[in-house]
Amino acid sequence: MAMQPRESYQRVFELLQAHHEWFSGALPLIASENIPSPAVKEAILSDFGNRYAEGWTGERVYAGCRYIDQVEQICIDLAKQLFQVDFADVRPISGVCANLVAYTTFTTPGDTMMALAIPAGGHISMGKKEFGGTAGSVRGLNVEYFPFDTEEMNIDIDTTEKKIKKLAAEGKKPTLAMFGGSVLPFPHPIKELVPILQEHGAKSCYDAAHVAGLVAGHQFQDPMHEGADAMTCSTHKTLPGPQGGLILSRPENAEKIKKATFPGNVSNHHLHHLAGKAIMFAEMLAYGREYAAQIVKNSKALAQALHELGFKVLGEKKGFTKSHLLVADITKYGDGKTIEKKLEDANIILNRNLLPYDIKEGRHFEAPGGIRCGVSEVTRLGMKESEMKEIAQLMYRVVVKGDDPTKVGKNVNEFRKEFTRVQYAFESTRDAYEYIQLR
Ligand code: DSN
Repeated sequence: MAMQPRESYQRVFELLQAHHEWFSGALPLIASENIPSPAVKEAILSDFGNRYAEGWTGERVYAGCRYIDQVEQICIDLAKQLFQVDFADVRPISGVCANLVAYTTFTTPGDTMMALAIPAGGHISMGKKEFGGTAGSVRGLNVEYFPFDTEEMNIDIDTTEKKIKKLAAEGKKPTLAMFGGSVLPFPHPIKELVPILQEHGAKSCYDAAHVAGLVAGHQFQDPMHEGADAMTCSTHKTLPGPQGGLILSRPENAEKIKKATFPGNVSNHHLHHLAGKAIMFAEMLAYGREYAAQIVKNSKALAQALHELGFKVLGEKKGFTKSHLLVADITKYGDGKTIEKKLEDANIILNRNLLPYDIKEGRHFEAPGGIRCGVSEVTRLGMKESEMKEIAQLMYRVVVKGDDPTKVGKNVNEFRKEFTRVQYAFESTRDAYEYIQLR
């Protein structure tokens, strides 16, 4: 029999509390996640989340925006200062939404766009129509893949140049190239490829959803200063903000981008998240350099420790990673789905991931050959290189030695006890995963 409304109501709160308790003692290693500061959470809880503010600051089509306008202007100014650019639109409500704003600004349906294939690190929002990707199925773009070098874990410059010329000769010259993506251990060759794309009249955009916090902290490539026409990102991966999106560009694209956001892709933007983004940008301006530097040190340390324990971490030739994440081929020990579950049972939360060569070798996204680990969240909890060695050991016990995940899970709980507060923030007076009851 279905639950009574009051029982369902109660059950939701019980599940929320159980989730908070689980994460208080777990190792959150999903590369696309992070934990915001209590200050960001306070902003998200505000009444801004219940209001409407369509349009640009000072030009709203709703009353009641007196304070919202001021916060949005602070948010825009902070984003511009953080990324050292002259135009920022903070309204996109997600990374996918920010990419749609870029597609709306720089392309027309039927155009050709270059991007990475998903197994090579591209994001689903850059995907072809036949796979339900946003670029193909929503914007009607013909997606052509960047040739990818698995040894280098990067876009191959020479074959890409040849491909651009071939597409142009066939009357399919790209109007947009989307760099960046979801597996981005090394900087993409923007400086090398932008001039070639420009020769063919193509614009370049960089999806920094994963690495925006590292860009802001000056620890990764800086796409807007390497020649990209725009940079899109989400605000909750290496940037430790609320879920949301952002697009940066140059003043000459400002009016088109503003219209592409509203009314093109967003009606009301999420105003509570807007306030949270502003708080997070301020935190990043104050602490971002130190935080991003520690993230990169931690991911290198984790990759090295896993490698020494026998894991096949990709990108060995290049030192495994220069960003917040690493990808390992775990086909020696099982498939990605099974390993992900065993690690989850040990309170180590990460995700299975397609490897660049998985499809060729007959593997599928449901049970791929890889796992992906990101260290942004554990870094935000204060962990350093020595803790990365311990995390590698815990993973080794589950994946390689085959220890009982429940037993390892208890050790994970113990290990986590010293890391309870969010670091790199102005104020952090509560435990990171504390459940806050308002009822
Ligand atoms: N699919 C997400 C990731 O985990 O990379 C980004 O949207």
